[in-house]
Amino acid sequence: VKARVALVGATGVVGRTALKLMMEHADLWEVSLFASKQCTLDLEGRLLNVHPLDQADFSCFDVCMFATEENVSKRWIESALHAGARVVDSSSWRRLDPSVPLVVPGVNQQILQKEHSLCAHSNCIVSPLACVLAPLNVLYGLKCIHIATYQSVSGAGKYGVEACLMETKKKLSGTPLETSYFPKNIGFNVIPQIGQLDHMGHSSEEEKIQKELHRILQVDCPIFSTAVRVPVLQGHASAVWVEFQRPWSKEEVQEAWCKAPHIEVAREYQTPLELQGRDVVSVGRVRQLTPFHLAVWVCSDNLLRGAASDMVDIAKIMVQQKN
Ligand code: 2RA
Repeated sequence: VKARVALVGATGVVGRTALKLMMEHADLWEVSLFASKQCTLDLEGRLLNVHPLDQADFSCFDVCMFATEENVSKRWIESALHAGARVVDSSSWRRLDPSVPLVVPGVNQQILQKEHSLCAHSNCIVSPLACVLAPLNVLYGLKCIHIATYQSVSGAGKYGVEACLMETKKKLSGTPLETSYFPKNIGFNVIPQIGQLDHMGHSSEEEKIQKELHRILQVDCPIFSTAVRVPVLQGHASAVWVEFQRPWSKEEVQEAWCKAPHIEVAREYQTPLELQGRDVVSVGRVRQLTPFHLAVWVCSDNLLRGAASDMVDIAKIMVQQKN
């Protein structure tokens, strides 16, 4: 029998992407859609009914997928768990809670046991980095990592995309810009702040990069990052510098990446536009800086890895565990 699955946040950018992926596996599940308000969702010409979340009866579902922000997850997930559903949460709400597995499919999905009612997946900049760094850690031991990110506006959801398009149009037509959805104007700009800045000056995104990577990779080496929002609609990239405990070889690394899930080794490099809609993590511009230091360019579609793909992969595991 098909699993009964609820997709909450179905009208958001991640929710819609997850729904498309789920439709490719229609034999696995019956999907019901929820959002803050009742509406109709036009998914490539198919009109789908979206129910209001406050009328959801979670006891009807085996698995509930929350493609939602932290405040919505926090408000509703407890009810879904009490009703007996298993939950995949896309938000950062309980990613660092030791009782909740933080799963990156292809890296550590074995930690998700049948007994876990709630499972978190990582941030959309973290998941691809974990895919790239995990094989390197096995080979040489990670000693120190520096990361500069280039994150698209869809990472901030549909309002982020709308703000970028609107500001770009206004700038082109010479219309004055008002304050932005982002901390500064994003059209034709870059912003070195994603999330709130703490008393030390670190952004919440930078803190997530460090803490989630430590947890997923089970390492405690220094991880330094600067997370930057760029006026790209879809696709996140990172420039990464890694220091190893042991000397490394390019051939060995390429071979390990070729065998690793999701990774595609580019001949030179790929960019966000080329990766849009492709469920891979691209590594390129691999450089041997010293026998102990590697530099690499990492790029992926942020609506897939670290978002819809991770959610759907985890939901599939939950459905398999049920059967
Ligand atoms: C962002 N990684 O890009 C974060 C959350 N999706 O804003």
